[in-house]
Formats: sequence, C-alpha cells, structure tokens
Amino acid sequence: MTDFFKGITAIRYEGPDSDNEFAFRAYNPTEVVAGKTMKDQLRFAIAFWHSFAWPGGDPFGGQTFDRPWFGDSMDHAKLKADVAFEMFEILGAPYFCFHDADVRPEGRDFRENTARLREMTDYFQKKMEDTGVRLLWGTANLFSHRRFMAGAATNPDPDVFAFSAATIKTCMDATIQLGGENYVLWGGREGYETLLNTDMGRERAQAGRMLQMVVDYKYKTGFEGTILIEPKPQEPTKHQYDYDVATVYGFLKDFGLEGEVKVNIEQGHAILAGHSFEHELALARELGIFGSIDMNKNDYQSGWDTDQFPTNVPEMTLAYYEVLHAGGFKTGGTNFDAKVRRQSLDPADLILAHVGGMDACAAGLKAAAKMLEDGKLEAARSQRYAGWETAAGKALLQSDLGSIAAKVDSENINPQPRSGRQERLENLVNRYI
Ligand code: XLS
Ligand code: NI
Ligand code: NI
Repeated sequence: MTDFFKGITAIRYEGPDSDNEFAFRAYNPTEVVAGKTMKDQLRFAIAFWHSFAWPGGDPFGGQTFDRPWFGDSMDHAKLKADVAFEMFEILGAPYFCFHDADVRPEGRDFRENTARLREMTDYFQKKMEDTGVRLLWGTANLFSHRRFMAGAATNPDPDVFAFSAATIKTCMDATIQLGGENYVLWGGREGYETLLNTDMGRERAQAGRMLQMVVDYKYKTGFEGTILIEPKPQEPTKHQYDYDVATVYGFLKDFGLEGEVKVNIEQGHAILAGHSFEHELALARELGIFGSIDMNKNDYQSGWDTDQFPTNVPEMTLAYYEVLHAGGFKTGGTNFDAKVRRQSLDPADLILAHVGGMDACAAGLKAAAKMLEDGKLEAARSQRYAGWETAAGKALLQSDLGSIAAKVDSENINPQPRSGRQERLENLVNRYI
C-alpha cells in the first residue's frame, strides 16, 4: 500500500439522501437496470494518462501537480501503477485503459521502449490478477514524442511509419497479454497543418494500409477484442483525417474495413466536430460501427478538448439512451478520458471527480432505461414515420421518378405539414430525469 490516498477507503453506494461526499448516490454496481447490473451496463474504465501521467500543464504554464511518481525511472513507473490500482479499487472501477507512454518511461530507442513496456506489462498483469481489475483497451501514444510531429502512419518519412507500426505491434502484444477487450487507434497527429506541404492522397493511403496491418495482426495473433478508431476533428493537428463518425465510416469503406473496425466515440470530440454526442452515437449505431465511449465533456465556450468529467445528467441520459438503443456495450465501455482541473491538486479531488462522473453516468443510464421501457418516446417517433409502414409508403421506395410523378398527378397528392412536436418531446424527456 502507498500512502497517497491517505486512508480514503472504498466508495460505497449510499443512495440519493446520503450526506457523505465519499459515497455513490446513483451508481449502485449490483442494481439491475435494463436487464443487467449497472456495473455490466456501464463498464467504467479509468484513463491512466489523465489521472496519473498528466502533470497539470496548460499552454501558459507547466506542472501544477506534485505526485511522488513523477520521474523517469522504472521505480517511478511502478509506484504510479501501485497508486493507480489503489484508485481503481477505491472506486470499484472494473476496467482501465492506457497508452504505452503513460506506463513506462521513454527509452532511448525502440528496443528500450519495448523492454520497458514488457516489464510494466508483467507488473500490470500481476496487479490485475490480484485485484480483478481488467483492461478495457490499450493503445499506442503516437503523438507526444517529437518524432511523431508530422504524423505516425501518415508521416512523409517512411522511418516514422516503420517506428509507428513497430510500436503498435508492441502495444497490441501488451493488450493481448493483459486480456484487453479492445485496441484503440486515435490519430492525434494523423492530419495536417497546411496543404502547402501535404500530399493528402498519399497520407490517406498510408493510414489505410496501417489499419489493414493492424487488422491482419489481430487475426494473426487471434486477438478477440475489437479494433476501434477514435474520431476527432482537430487538435493537435488542424485537419484530422478521422474527423467524426461519418468520416471514419467513409474511410473504412474506402479501405474495405467497415466490417473489421468500430468507433470509440468521445463526447468532447463530438462537440468539437459540431455534433452532439447522441448524434455521433446514433449514427455509429445506424452504420453498425458503434463500439465504445470516452466519457469526458468539453467546455462549451472554449472550443478546446478540455477533457472534463461528465456532470450533466440530461446529457448523459440522451447518450445512454443511444447506447441502450444500440443494444448496450459488447466489448466497449465507458472510459473516463477526463482530467481534474489543474488547480485540483488533492488526491481526494481525483477520487471525487470519478465518483461524480460515475454518478452522473449512472443517473443518466437509469433515466434512459426508464425512457426506453416506457416506450413513449419511441412511440412518438414511430408515429411520425407511420406513413412509411403503409403499403403505399413501402411501394414508393420500389418505384421510379416517372411512375411517382404519374401517381402524384392522378391522385392529386398534396402533402399537409404536421407538427414535429419538439418541445413536447423535450418535456417528456425531462419527466424521466
Ligand atoms: C485525445 C484522445 C485520446 C485518446 C487515446 O483527445 O481523446 O486521449 O482517447 O489516445
Ligand atoms: Ni479519448
Ligand atoms: Ni480527447
């Protein structure tokens, strides 16, 4: 045991009337909601990078956090892992997620990086066996080191492509060893700053080839998890190739990988792309590529990926409505890709940020389940499209422009607009929250 959390003990469910800051009010892991326990519906994961590797910097100032594991040695890395697992246990979080660079110090070269990652993977494996905490997904950090400044797969330098491919292999190996349920690719620097120096066609083709290699390696190794792409429109690069769910789907279709790869949708990235979270979730469901979610919101004014913990229950309700509507998570889950604000220095801040996030998600899930079970929202939606269920409606889609024109003329079809009832539906939604 480290003394980092200074005696904070396991967080328990105490219900909505509890006065205890260190308790869940909505998240009751064993309570059944929509046919599964909340633990199994929500499948919470803690993001290693934001809670344990991020120093609290912003563009105007560096480190604000003073963590005993900040340092470059393997001992620091192991202390960081020890504290992380203590936090997973305090929160009762069933999963975590990590990048290679979060868990091992940067080595001199690929060989040293790989050796350190292997050593840490073994260290994690032991901790996972001891605690029962599982890996939701692993990923490679192909964006922080300066070698990746012009991209990883999409780099103009083939050596960077090679280094990236090799690094992905080691991260997939670590994910497989740890029984990870997914492998994520977020293309932080897979995009460009200016077209003046960019061959977009070539870069897209390189990204497609890299993705194919990832899928091939999945089959070669027998990895049973899901390969996920995490869309984001910009930041760090100005134009990112995986802009949003629709763009990723087009990319997958282009390279024939739409049956192999799904999406990890982040609330903050949806907002950056000018969409709502629920739009991205619903579209992924319709396209058959819904996989997992990163649950962190952005500040609505700043226009940055501020990675804040979710606190807004009405937003969570609409999000989990879409998740339930998609049939719930299969290999995916709810990853808190969220960081405490840089002034939130205390160990307790880290714990309570997650407690609040877990409660907000749980409250949203419960409201969403009620909404789905009641069926009033779906009934209103079906009613709106009822015309398409009639024989005439169905026949229309099998017809052609000429026949339709003749029909509209002979029957004098003259559409009468009907209310979309938006406010009534908004009022209905608020009744469940
Ligand atoms: C950054 C992304 C990143 C991915 C994992 O904006 O959200 O944290 O989730 O590389
Ligand atoms: Ni993310
Ligand atoms: Ni993000």
